[in-house]
Amino acid sequence: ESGFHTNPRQQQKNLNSEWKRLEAQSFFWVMLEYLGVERPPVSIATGIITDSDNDEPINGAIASVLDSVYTTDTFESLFNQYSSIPGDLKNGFYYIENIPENGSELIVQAEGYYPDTTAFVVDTTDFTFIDVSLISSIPPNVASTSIGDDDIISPGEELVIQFSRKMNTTSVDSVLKISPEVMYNGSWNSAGDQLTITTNNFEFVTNYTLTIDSTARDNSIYGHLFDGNYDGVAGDSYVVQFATSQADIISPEISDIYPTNTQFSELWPIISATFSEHLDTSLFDDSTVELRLGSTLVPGQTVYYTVGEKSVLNFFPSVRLDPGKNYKIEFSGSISDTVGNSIGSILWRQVDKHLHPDARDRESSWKLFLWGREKTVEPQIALNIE
Ligand SMILES: [Ca+2]
Ligand SMILES: [Ca+2]
Repeated sequence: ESGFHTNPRQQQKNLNSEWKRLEAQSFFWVMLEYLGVERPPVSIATGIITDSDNDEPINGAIASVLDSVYTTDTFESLFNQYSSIPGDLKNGFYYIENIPENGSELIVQAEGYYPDTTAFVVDTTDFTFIDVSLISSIPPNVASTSIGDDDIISPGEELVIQFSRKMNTTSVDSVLKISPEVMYNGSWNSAGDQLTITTNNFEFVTNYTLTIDSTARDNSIYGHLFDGNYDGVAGDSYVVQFATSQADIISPEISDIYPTNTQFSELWPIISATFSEHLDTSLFDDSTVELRLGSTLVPGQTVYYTVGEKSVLNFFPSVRLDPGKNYKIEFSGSISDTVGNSIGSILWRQVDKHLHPDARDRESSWKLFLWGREKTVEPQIALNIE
């Protein structure tokens, strides 16, 4: 076997029975080589069919060489055995054996894509690998925005527009309008399918309309016009209305401090506080969260996560705590929301020297304790404190 089950993309290929044949075929050839037997002539074309916009494998794509046809796995044909979510799993894998002698063109088609024809010469000594990238024929639209169900944006909060596919960014920038007029900065992600607009200059408690004109185009060679009304037909504008909130004059509220009581239950504890909103990460330093033994700082790592509208600060001591000593945890008073409302005063917890008798004695991993549940989440910020 050549792949790892822990690699999700690999695992989704392993579900395909011809993928197993491909691996078995390779193994068979290795044995022939070992025995000094000449490899019989090969006539197999194989590869992966993907979406050119996002490199995602395509389910139900049809690959054919003359009368030999292979349809890539779909939720209905295979993946329903492994997932209850259609579209959750995909491998885009095709495998055409016994290619007719006069076969020299691979034709690939899929619903919602332009067909593709690739000329090839079959390799009679090995697999003929041909990966195919199909171009979507579906005109672009707005897939989602960061404007919530309440249709409210807080000035200072980023306004994020996620497009359904890679855009011709200039064509969007030149026709995107916000009314009433306001100065903003727009920045694109590297893929060119997500635009982030700054809202620092937006007025409070004001109704805004954002329009993307129908002439905005995707970045494919076809340059489809915008489908702002989602009917599948290109050539109409996208319009969204939202209001801005009142000025934020409220400091972050803190909940779910751990440890909750005055005893650590572990010798490698995770110290954690949950805040009601996102924090200004530019203010983080080695005094944001402190664990002290007397006047001595305990070294460790401060880690910041955002979860929905909330945020979490964790501190992981990098040394084992001493069960016979008193510790003090301090969260800095300069911890602030993103518009400068700080919590004001140091928040602290005194931890008594008697550790819980069942204290766990192993190093903590990066786990997020939130609302009583443990999750593994990649942190946004990690600061080492020596
Ligand atoms: Ca339309
Ligand atoms: Ca606030």
